Amino acid sequence: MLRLVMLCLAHKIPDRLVISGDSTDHALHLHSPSAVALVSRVRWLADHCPVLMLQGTWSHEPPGTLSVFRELGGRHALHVADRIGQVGLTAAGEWVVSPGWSFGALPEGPVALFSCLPSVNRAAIAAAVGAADAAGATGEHVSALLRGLAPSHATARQLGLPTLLVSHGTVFGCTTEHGVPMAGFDHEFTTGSLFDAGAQAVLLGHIHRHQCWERDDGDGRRCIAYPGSIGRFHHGEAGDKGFLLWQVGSDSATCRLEATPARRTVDICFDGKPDLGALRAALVAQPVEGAWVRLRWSVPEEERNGVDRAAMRELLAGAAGVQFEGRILPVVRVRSGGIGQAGAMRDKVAAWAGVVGARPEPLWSCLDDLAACETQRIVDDALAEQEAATIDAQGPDGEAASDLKEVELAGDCIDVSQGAPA
Ligand SMILES: [Mn+2]
Repeated sequence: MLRLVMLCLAHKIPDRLVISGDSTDHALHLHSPSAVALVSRVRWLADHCPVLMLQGTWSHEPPGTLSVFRELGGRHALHVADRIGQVGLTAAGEWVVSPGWSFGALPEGPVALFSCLPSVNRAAIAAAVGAADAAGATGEHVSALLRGLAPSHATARQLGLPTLLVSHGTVFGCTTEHGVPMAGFDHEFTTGSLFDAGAQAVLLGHIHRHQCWERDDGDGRRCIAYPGSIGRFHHGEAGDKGFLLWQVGSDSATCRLEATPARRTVDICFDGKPDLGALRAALVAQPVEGAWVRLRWSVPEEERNGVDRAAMRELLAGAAGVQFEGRILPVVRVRSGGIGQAGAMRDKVAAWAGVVGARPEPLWSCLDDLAACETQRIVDDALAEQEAATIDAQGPDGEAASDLKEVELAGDCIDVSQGAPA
């Protein structure tokens, strides 16, 4: 918010300012520095132009949060929209509020008409129609309400007034800041239901990624847009952060994202164990001073203790924040059914070979060697065999050697803890 204020200063101050919900993302104590900062900055805005502040998600702005802003008393009027209704802005900068959900007849002398639909309180919907029907009912009721606003928007447009719908929620098919499309059945809006309201501009809050939809169906260009969040709060958020500068007439609407400085995030990923040399090189190619770094890796379970977090932290000392996300790939062990009941080691090997689909014969011959030969001879033979295989990799020993290798690899899974060898 501070940066928004600074940028407003750098730009021309807008004629009016709309905050489309979620000024806070959780309940704030009145004595917290962030509450004081928010109040003073909104007051600063109200000293420069009329302000409309809409109720956002109820868990972010618990009921009553916005009431304090009604008492701010800036040079310009501030309207808190925490119920469904319309407001006309007069040439003198006063907000004229509809007694009910809409004006029956437009008031005298407004220069713009705003229709306000605060965030839908899902708990209230569930209490009214039952929890099972709440998801579908939300969209239906919102859609009916938006259609109901259309006649007043048409009248206002005929009078040459800009018409603006301000709301907070999810548009079916929009994408989140992480690129995830929102395609559930419990979203408040569709682009169709929003355009049906007949307002020239639809100013939305809630989704953190800036996006807009435009339509021109004979009543001039109309536009629905999310500004997205001002801050970058999570790793992986794509796109610029900022606020929207709108130009709205009675038959036109355009918006432009004004980017604001936001937290820089950097992702560094390793396929296996993080390589400190590669990390050093990556940091030379892309310095991370002041950035928020997320370092990800995935290692097999047996290498998990080989990751040197302290050394990586040292290399990333200049970053504003470091987040390690190590993924451990678990070793999957398969039990060989019936192996515990087999008496002789020969039978255990056969049972295991049956489960993993291997040939038991090479291992049987190894067992025979163990029973019949001196240990040193077995070692000498194995070394001589390996030497021969190295000399002639394509030789007649090739097949046997590859069989042995298969058995050795899979042999990791054999359970020899029950019963002694025969
Ligand atoms: Mn929200």
